[in-house]
Amino acid sequence: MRQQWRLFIAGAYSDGGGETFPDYNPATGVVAAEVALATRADVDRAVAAANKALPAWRKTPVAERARLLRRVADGIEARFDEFLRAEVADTGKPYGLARALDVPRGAANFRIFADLAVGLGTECFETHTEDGAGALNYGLRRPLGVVGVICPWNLPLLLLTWKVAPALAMGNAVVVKPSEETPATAALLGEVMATAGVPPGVYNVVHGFGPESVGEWLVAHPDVAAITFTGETRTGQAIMRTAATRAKRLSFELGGKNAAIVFADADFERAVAGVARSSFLNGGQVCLCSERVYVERPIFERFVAALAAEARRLRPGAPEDSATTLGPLISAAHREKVLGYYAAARAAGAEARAGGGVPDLPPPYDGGYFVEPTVWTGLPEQSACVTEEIFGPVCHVAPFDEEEEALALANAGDYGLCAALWTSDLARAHRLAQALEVGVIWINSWFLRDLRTPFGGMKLSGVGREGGRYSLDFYTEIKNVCVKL
Ligand code: NAD
Ligand code: 6OD
Repeated sequence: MRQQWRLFIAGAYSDGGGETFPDYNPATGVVAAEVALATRADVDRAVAAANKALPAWRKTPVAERARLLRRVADGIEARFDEFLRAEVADTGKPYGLARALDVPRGAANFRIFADLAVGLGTECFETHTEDGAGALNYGLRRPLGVVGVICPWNLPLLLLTWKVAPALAMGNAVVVKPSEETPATAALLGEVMATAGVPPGVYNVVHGFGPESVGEWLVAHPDVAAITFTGETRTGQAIMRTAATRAKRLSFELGGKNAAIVFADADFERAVAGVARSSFLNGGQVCLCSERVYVERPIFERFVAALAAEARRLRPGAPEDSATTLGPLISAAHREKVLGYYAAARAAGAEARAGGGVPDLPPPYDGGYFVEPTVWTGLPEQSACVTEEIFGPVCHVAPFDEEEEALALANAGDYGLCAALWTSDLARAHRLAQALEVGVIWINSWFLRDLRTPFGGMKLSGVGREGGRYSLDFYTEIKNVCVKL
């Protein structure tokens, strides 16, 4: 029998209205599971369950909430292989990647926010008053209430737990809508929550689509206090419009068109390996991926040749094969979109230094949504492939001559998520870090994460910051109490 992914509401699985939709394995194009489609009544039921759970959960001492969240982390690790299989079936990514990144981060997100919530305080200000007696101002934190969590498909468990863990740590209850492409690990997590002892209604999952469906109903729901969303910028704008009618609190991690800048003084091998990773990891389906690479002219040709060789070395294929280093794109529709950009690049006169097409794979992977990892050169900076987020294993490489030119190229465009600098001149790296219009900068590294640090984008790449106490601040209302002495 085919795998079923069900709704999780008030601590129990259910089939909702009875309708289902298919969940494809992107590595083969074959339906891997059936997913229960939530109705509007199911969304209402999930929000009501969360609301009902709130009074007791918010009163639970933070140390006890933290203890339960650590048990959730333990629960993910205890069922590591199940989470691994579910994540790989949904995304088609190589087991090696999900084993190293997605599942461990799912557990780590619960541990870090459990620790941080326990240690969190508020500020106190001593205020001067005319009579000399003074006043004390101190802060009180309170949870927001029911938080709607809307997630994308690229790192499903990692990005969901990145939001759910701090929300629960601060005493909120959540209703999660995972991507319709990747419902599995969100659903599995329900059972882990229940086993860990998280009370029914604190964590709820509703499956379905975005516009005029489950996502939009959740955003519009009058009893949902805040929305935390990761996904495309255009979706964020639609959510903002719906949320505006009730002026809901919003946290947005959106799209990017990130630059890597490689100077001639960089450690060449490290920079090539680093840019190959930042352009192709997870099939380029990481919001932080470098789709624009600017290389100082003296090393340009050598760098392009080396990066293209790295791209050609990547092996698409069976997720369980340890030789596989490149997974598929998430869906047939997404592959059409990425291949559309490949065609546009060719039409605009680009040269494919590696890839540019679809790999030839044996059955059943010939039905999967693979594309070749691709390195383009020769595109004008104004072309769509250089300005729009493609979200595939692809980058465009262009030369530069001066530091100021590289900075202007990196800062051009509407996005501002992250940048990676490759140089041995640290004074220059610090100077550029000050001037780059992005929220996250890596120097001689990429996607090296410390979960306490602020994470998020400028311009069209996001609203607000997550990570560490920035997440904890988002998931709390702070009241100021002024006491006249
Ligand atoms: P998406 O915006 O298409 O979908 C994300 C989620 O929003 C899905 O669950 C979807 O069903 C839901 N949704 C869609 N329309 C909605 C609506 N009108 N109302 C409510 N919910 C709605 O994004 P995706 O294709 O799943 O993910 C890829 C995108 O996510 C890329 O643009 C990528 O850059 C971005 N992303 C950003 C970050 C970050 O941290 N900045 C991280 C991961 C992904
Ligand atoms: O590492 C993280 O915490 C994070 N939010 C990563 C986002 C990756 C985007 O695809």
